[in-house]
Amino acid sequence: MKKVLTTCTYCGCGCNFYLQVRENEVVGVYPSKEHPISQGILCVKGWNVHEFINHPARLKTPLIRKNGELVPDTWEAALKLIEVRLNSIRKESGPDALAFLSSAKCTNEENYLMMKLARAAAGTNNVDHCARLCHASTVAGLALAFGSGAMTNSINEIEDCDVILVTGSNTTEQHPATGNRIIRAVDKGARLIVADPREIPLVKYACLHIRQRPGTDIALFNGMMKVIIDEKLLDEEYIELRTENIEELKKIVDKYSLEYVEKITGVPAADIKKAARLYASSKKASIIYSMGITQHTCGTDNVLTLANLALLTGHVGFPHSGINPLRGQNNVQGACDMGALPTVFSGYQALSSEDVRKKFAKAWGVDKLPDKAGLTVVEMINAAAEGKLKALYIMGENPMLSDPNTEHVEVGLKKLDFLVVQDIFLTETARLADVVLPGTSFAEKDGTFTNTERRIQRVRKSIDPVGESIPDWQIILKIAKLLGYDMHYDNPSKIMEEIASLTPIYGGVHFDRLKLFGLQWPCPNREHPGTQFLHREAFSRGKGKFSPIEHTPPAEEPDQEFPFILTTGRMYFQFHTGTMTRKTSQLHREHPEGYVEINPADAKALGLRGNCQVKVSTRRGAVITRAQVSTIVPEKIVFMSFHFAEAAANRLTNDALDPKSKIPEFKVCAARIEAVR
Ligand SMILES: Nc1nc2c(c(=O)[nH]1)N[C@H]1C(S)=C(S)[C@@H](COP(=O)(O)OP(=O)(O)OC[C@H]3O[C@@H](n4cnc5c(=O)[nH]c(N)nc54)[C@H](O)[C@@H]3O)O[C@H]1N2
Ligand SMILES: Nc1nc2c(c(=O)[nH]1)N[C@H]1C(S)=C(S)[C@@H](COP(=O)(O)OP(=O)(O)OC[C@H]3O[C@@H](n4cnc5c(=O)[nH]c(N)nc54)[C@H](O)[C@@H]3O)O[C@H]1N2
Ligand code: SF4
Ligand SMILES: [Mo]
Repeated sequence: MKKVLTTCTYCGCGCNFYLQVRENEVVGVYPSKEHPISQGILCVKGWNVHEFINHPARLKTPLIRKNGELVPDTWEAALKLIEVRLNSIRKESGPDALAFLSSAKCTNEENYLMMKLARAAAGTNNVDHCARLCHASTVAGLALAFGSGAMTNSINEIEDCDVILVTGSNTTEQHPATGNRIIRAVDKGARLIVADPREIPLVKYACLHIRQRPGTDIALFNGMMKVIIDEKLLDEEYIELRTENIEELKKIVDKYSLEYVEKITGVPAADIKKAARLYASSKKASIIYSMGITQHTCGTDNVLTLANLALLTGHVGFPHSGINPLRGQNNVQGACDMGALPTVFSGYQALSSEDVRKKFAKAWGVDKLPDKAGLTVVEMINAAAEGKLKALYIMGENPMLSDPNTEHVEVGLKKLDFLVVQDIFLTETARLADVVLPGTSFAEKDGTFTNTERRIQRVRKSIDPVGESIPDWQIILKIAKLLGYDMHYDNPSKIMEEIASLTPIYGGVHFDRLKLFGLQWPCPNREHPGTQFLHREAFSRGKGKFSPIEHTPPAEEPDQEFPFILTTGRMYFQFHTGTMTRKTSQLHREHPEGYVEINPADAKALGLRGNCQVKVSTRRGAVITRAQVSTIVPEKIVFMSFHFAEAAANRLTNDALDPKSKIPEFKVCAARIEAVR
């Protein structure tokens, strides 16, 4: 049997494993013992990653819609149709009538080509991807505070922290390899504070569980900062030397007395004090956060508030101390780094800079590049619904299940003149397309993924493409050509050479340097060993900046008609829209259907028994699902995952956006629960 070392396609931890191959079929997997993250361990998704690769439902040929039905056809016919339709729409309505969704499941090289396709070939900045639904607020917030929007430390540093504050991250279920380091740290004596409305598995290891009401994190952390300032636990020397704007922060925070904070958050004053003292008085203190912080209309402000807390106590810029947004998808860090975003090129080089535009235009051999900021994910759907966006090209995303307010998404997608979906399975979104193109899975291509700790790692081809599928990077080259723009690369390493030449933080990244451990950016040149933690002596922007932030309530709050707060997220055994995990028997068996978690007191008041059918409704829609009666959720708060099309949580969610980062409020909306009799 052949074995091929590669990087996991599920979460952002970036474990490495060997795929076992027999006769062009991936039949097994085992972890790499030498790899810094895997260390011989995988989570259940990693151990079962081989099953979907050769699943019979893989897309094996292009599909074209004929008389309302998607039917198999040749690549030639599919590409011809795309050529005619995209060019005529561009001619009639201009380049901004086209938009492109890139993919955090795909490689860096593919994401780079996708943004090049949008900008150089189609002539629009309408390019974005699921980071908009995920850590857009991190990228915006941390760039303002520190100058760089990525995890400041490395996963292995967590193990030697004194104090870890985990908020809005269900780490053991969603980033298992990272959760494992938190547990190891607690075993070694670290104190763990969990601030999460739900009783997540990590709570077992915590010395303190703060259960704030969803959407009240700013008040909570401002309250902690007030204790720190009042009790003089702040790091005066660090503040003086490395930060600016402290006075502005102090003015705002002063208002957040513990009584006031308790009223907003529901958290007892004593707990806030305890958390503040623990966090401020330890030397090696790390904040770990994820979607519970980012997916709010105040998402960027939440991130800025955490940055304030870390700056106030001098807890950034050292090993083990920092702010660590856990990036979700296997390559969402990379898709952002590659500039698959509507306002930046690769390496976060701003579109608004004429010098940057000229640099890319010259390298790409075009006269000029569009300078108008493009549309974000939800804005694309809105523009489609308004008839302004005519064509959408989606690679490796499933917005029919993953975007907020599904009914509206469906209206938008159906209104488009032309929809192309490039995926490995026939998803709910692909079913609406005019043309479906079969890409290949991570097992059938070469390239790189960048994990959550900025580690650029190799993805290696282990089998030939399934059926007539083609690696996504090669498909993009074909699409560029039919839009009249030629790109030539023999293989993905050549694409990385171009990325390195145009992207300072990836300047020293070359395939021949990415052996067992990869390289962590910034890595500016060939001799540079990569960077374990950020902001060592100075912040990327110079000084760390405090921002005065006020609590703002969520866009929708419970009332008489919709008395519950609905918050949504994930489960250990399933991944996102289930395209891969629901085709993996070991995973699906463990968690075959969705449910709504509801507190026993609420269940009793509504006359619900465990496992009974309930209707969950919001102002956007309703779904029928099963009640999981559990103290994991507090009273008046219910939780659903968005993995299941049959009870799709996003039929319910609110598409209200954070004005600063355009991330939707997946974590709070008002809902009603009724028994189905
Ligand atoms: N098994 C599995 N793993 C995954 C994924 C998957 O689908 N399945 N997806 C990957 C991706 S792309 C991502 S982004 C990550 C996401 O990883 P996480 O962010 O860890 O996952 P979520 O379940 O979305 O939400 C995390 C927590 O936020 C809490 N929360 C809800 N509201 C609030 C609030 O107002 N404030 C605070 N502080 N917390 C709140 C929830 O109770 C939940 O425990 O997971 C990645 N890993
Ligand atoms: N209610 C609610 N909704 C949410 C969230 C939430 O917490 N609550 N979280 C949001 C977050 S954080 C995220 S990241 C998004 C995720 O949203 P999406 O990215 O839309 O979800 P996925 O199911 O991961 O979609 C990835 C698609 O890529 C395909 N694919 C896999 N590998 C390849 C490949 O190599 N090539 C190609 N071409 N396709 C491939 C898969 O089959 C799948 O259809 O969901 C968001 N939606
Ligand atoms: S922890 Fe994440 S990267 Fe590691 S095996 Fe599990 S899903 Fe894959
Ligand atoms: Mo995500």
